[in-house]
Amino acid sequence: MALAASGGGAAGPCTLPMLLLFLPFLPGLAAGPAGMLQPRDTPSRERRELGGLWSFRADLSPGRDAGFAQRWYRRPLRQTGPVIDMPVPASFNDVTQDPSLENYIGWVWYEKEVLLPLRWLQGDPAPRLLLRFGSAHYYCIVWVNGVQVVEHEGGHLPFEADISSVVQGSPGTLCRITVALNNTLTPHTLPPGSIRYMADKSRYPKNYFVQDTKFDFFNYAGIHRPVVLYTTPAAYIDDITVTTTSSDTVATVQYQVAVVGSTASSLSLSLRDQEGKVVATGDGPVGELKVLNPKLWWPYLMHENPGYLYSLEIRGKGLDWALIVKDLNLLRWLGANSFRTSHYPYAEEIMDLCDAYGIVVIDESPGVGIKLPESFGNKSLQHHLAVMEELVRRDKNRPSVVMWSVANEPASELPPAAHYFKTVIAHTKALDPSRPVTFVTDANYALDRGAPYVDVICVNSYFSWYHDPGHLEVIPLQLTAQFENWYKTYQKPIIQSEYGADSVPGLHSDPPMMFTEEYQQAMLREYHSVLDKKRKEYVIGELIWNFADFMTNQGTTRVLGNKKGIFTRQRQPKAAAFVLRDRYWRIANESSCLPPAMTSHSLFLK
Ligand code: GCB
Repeated sequence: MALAASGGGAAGPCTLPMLLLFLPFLPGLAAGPAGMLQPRDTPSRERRELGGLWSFRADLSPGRDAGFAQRWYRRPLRQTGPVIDMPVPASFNDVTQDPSLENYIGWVWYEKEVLLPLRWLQGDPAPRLLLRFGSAHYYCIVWVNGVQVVEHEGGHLPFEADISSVVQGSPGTLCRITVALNNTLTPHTLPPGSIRYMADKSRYPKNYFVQDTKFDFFNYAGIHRPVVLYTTPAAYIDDITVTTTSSDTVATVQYQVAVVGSTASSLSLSLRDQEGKVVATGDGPVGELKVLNPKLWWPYLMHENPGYLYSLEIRGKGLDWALIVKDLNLLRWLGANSFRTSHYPYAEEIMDLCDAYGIVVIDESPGVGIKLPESFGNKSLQHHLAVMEELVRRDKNRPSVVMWSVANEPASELPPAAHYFKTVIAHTKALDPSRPVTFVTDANYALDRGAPYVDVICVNSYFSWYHDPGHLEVIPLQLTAQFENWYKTYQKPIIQSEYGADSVPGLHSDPPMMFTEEYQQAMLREYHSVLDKKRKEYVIGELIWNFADFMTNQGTTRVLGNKKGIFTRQRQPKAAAFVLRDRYWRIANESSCLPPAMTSHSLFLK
């Protein structure tokens, strides 16, 4: 189930079409491979969110390159030309009434001026000061006071820069942050895309081009997640890896703390339960803690106290909020206990709530729309491996993450897909040996070349919609055959990772016809009759497409976006939501562990 879309967005300077991304040589400062802990206020760390209004300017020059040619990062953006106010975090596309910004492709510029507290600049040693972006889509270059501090490829995942030396060397406490961001997608970005130039001057204006993609959501772009300035002491914890094993009576917590500076030997750890009581302690950067009679993390609806969290303290202590909370509340109202982060990693703030509420997450990379043969080459592969590193690094310690999904509906029947997925999956397993790895397929079971390498078969199908449209009666036969064929071939557990039908809220017909609320309900009922048989065998989960309606490119099959939501974009339930609600609660009640007060679940884990 997709939650709120927090858009997807350009490529490396040298990989993009010249027209869009002509770029003078800039010494690259890529976001490094070190740890990336989610910043929190602690006695030794201070953070300041830089959300609010930023100055913004789209580079409308024909080559989209004026910003680099004129070095807009050298002076305040307002001095380079007209700027507008742009909210951060947000996508820039829908904020104004200007259709050319909605569909803009190329470089846009953001800027924020911040006054820093003196205590962040002084001291012996002075604290480290970091600038962190929760995500910026797609390709991003950042300067502080005119000095380039980081560049990063890929939306949906965080990156940061140590800016201590830049600000400490600058006179005064003013810190000017300039961001150049490009939303162009190429065959080697994740997700991939391509630019099509329309050369026929009798049909298109001069220099006309469009962005083509092979995925089904609008390619929103911008600084999508919080931008944070935070400090750490000069000696600091860079990364923490925690793995757990448990029996009913004892849990073992293995930890590894990467420390930079001089504190490794004096490191002390305490593990507290939810009530704050210390249940185990340890010393040093590597070790093991034992917890007697552990309270295990259970998914919502599978235990009377789901989402139980212990907190591990190491050396001291360490968007749209309304929409996030509303979506999590709707999920629990439905009686669902799981979703997939289709088709890119969600914000850390959402993942925090999943940990706490007991929502099981299939954590998916932005590997969506990998269809072109050139997107299976070594260049794309290397980038995909790097993205998996960033994702695992970010989410490895989260109890809610049950499995990694490396891609959605790639052209996995193509010959190079075998080597590609074998490599990406093996790499992900090496990064995290404790979790299963999958990718989501819509390929024919007999032709799929990636499926041999997954732990769980995740299959999407749209019987009676894209196949045999209007014919609900084919579902039982076709869905049963789908499951049996996959199981016969691989003997692996299966998840129905998408099924659905569009419905325009308020559109009705009986007998049910496509696009009505009744048709969406009837399609669900047909799917569920088969799922009810197969879940007693090897089908371990079902995920409706989709949680809520969402925006896509315009096209003949889309009515103001994709309408397969069981909730509207404004989060009101359609008739289908009630069918699912009845079902999920019924399934939840079948499991004996629910207290009487909880009287539903999208993933029935075995
Ligand atoms: C799919 C895709 C999803 C689309 C959906 C649809 O198979 O994974 O991104 O939105 O179908 O509605 O067409």
